[in-house]
Amino acid sequence: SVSTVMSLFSDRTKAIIWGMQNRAIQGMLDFDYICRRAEPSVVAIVYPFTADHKQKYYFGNKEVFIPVYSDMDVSMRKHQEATVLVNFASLRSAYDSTIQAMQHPQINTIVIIAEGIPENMTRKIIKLADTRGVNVIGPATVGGIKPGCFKIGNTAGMIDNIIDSKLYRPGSVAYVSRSGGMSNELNNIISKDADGVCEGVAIGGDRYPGTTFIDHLLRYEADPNVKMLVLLGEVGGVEEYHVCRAVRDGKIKKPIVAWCIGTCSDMFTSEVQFGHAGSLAGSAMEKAVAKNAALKAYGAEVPNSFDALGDSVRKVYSKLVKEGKIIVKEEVEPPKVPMDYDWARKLGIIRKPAAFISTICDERGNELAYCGVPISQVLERQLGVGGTISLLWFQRELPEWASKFFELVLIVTADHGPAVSGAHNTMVTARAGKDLISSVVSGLLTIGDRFGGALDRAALDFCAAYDRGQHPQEFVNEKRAKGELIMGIGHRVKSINNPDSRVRELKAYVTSRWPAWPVTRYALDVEAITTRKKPNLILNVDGIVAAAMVDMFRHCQLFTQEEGNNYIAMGSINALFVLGRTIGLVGHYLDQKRMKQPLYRHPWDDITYMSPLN
Ligand code: Q5B
Repeated sequence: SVSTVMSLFSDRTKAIIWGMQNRAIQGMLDFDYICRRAEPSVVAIVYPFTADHKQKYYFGNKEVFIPVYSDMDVSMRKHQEATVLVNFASLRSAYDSTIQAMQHPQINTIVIIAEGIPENMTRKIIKLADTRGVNVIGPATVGGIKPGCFKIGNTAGMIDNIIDSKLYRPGSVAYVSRSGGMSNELNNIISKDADGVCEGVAIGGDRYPGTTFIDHLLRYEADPNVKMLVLLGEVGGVEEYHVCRAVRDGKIKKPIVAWCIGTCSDMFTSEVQFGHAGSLAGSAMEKAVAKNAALKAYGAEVPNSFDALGDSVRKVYSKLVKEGKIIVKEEVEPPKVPMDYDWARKLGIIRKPAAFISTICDERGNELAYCGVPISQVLERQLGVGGTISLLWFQRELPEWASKFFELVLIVTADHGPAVSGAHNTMVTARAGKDLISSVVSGLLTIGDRFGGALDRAALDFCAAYDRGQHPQEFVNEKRAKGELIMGIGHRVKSINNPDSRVRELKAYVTSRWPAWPVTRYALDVEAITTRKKPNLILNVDGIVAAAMVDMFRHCQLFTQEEGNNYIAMGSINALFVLGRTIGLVGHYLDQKRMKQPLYRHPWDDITYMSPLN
C-alpha cells in the first residue's frame, strides 16, 4: 500500500495492541515516558483468550491500568482515539485480525509482527489496505520508531539502548531497512555519526512487505523535519530500483545514503537464502552488489562496505551542517525511567533481604527436590511416605527402621472410630453442610493434651525424668504431688484388661528394631506403676510414640541431643498423630457425605439443663 500521509506517528498517536505482549507494551510506555509524552501511547490490548480485565503497567514511576478486551470490535468502539494497531497475533491468526482491524476506519496504520504468513494472504491484506488507505508495516517486522513520538512494540530494544541511541528526541535522519535487528544498528550509527533518527521503519523481511522502501522514503522526502535519508536494503527483490528511479526523476531530492547487505552472496557458487523469506536473489539484478552499483550510479552515497556506512552518514550529515541545512540542537537529558526490580536483580546491582527462607524443598529447577533429593530418586529408591517425612520434616535421610516406624504410626493412628473427639467434630461439621477442609479442620482442632496431642509433652517429661535419673516411682509421685496428669498415660476405654493392640504393635516394633530404647523402657516402667493404681492408666498410643521418638532421635546417630530436643519442642512428634489422624477425619467426612446425613442436633435427653437460678 502506498502511504498518502507525511507522518504516520505523532506524540499523540494512540495504539491498540493485539496480544498480551507485556514486555513490549511496557517498553512502549517507557519510551513514551522518556520522550515526555503527556500520555501513554497504548490505550488498549486485544486478547481473545481472556475475559475483559485491566492490566497494570508503569508510566514512569506511576502505575497505570490498560484495559484488555477479548473482542477487537469492542476495543475499537471504546477507544476511537486509537489510529494504530500493533498486531502481535501469530502467523495463524494475523491475517484474520488484520482484516478485522481494517473494518474500522479509525485505524490508519497496522503493524504485523508475525513471520511466516502465507504470501497469498499477505497480498490480500495489501490489496484491502490499498483500498482502505491503511498503511501496513510488515509482516515479519519489529516495526519502527519515531523518536520523541512513538515506538512500535519491541523496536530499538531495551531502554538503555534507546537512551544510548538518543531515540528520546528527534534527529534529522530518517531511514528504512528490511531487518528489525539491523534497524537497531542504524539507530546506533545514526546517533553516533549524525544528530540521530527522525524516523525509522523496518518494512520486514517478507517477499511482499505491506509498505515498501519507496513508500516511506517519499513520506520522509515530504517531511521538513527530515534532512537526509538512509536506506539499508538487502539481497533479493527489486525495491531498491524504485528508489533509484525516484532519485533519478527528482522525486527524492534529499541526500540519501544507501547500502544493500548480502554482498557476500556472490562468493557462493549456489544461490543463498539469507535469514529473511525475501532475501534470495532471483536474478542477477536482485543481488546486493548489483543494487549497490545502481544506487551509486543514480546518485546515492554508497559506501564500499557496511563497515563504512557510518562514515558515509557522517560525510553527508557534516555537509548539511556546514551548509546550514541542519542546525545542531542542544542536548536535553531524558527523564530517568525507574529500573524494573527483576532486571536490576539480574544485573546484580541491587540486593534485598528475602522475606522468607526455605530449606526443605525446591521446585524451581527441572525437577522438584525434597531436601536436595530429586523426586524421581525418592520414588526410585522407594523412600516411601516415611522417607519423605524424614526429608521434609527432619532434613535428612533417616534409617529405614525409623522411616518405616513413621509409616507404622500413620497406619495405627489413622483412625480410632467415630466416638473420639476429632472424628465426632468432623462428622458434626460435615452434617452441618460444611466442606471437606472446614470439617477436617474442625476435627483437627480437638487435638490437644487430652486427645491425641499429648505426644510432645510426654516425650519432654519422660526424657527429662530419665535424664535426671529419677526413679519411675518418684516421677509418678512428683506428678501426683503437683496435681499433674502424666502425659502419654491413660485411656478412656483401653486398659490392662482390654489392651490397646496399637500400642502392642508399636512396642513390638520398637523393641525389636531400635538400636537402644531406654526412654521407652522408662515409660513402660511408669506404666507398670500407674496401672497398679488404675487398670486404664496404661501407656497409651501417644505415650509409646513419644518415648520411641526420643529414643530414635538419640540413637540413630544423625541428631545431636540438642537437635533432637529442639525437634520435640517444635511439635514434630505431635505432627505424626496429626498427619495420621487426618486420614481418618477425611474418611469420616466422606462417610457422612456419602450417606447424605442430615444436620445433627444433640438430643435434649442427653443434656442436663441446670440453671443457676433454680
Ligand atoms: N488419671 C486420656 O482419662 C485421659 C492420668 C491420671 C495420672 C494420668 C487421661 C489423660 C493424659 C493425656 C494423654 C492421650 C483423658 C490419650 C488419645 C488418642 C486416642 C483416644 C481414644 C485415639 C483419660 C481417672 C483417675 C483420676 C485421674 C487419674 C487419669 N489420667 N493420673 N496420669 N495421665 N491422660 N492423652 O479415663 O484419683 O480418681 O482422681 O488426660 O495421654 O487421646 O481412643 O479415645 O486414638 O483417638 O477420663 O487413643 O488419662 O480418667 O480423668 O476420669 O481420671 O485417673 O487423676 O484419679 P479418664 P479420669 P482420681 S490417647
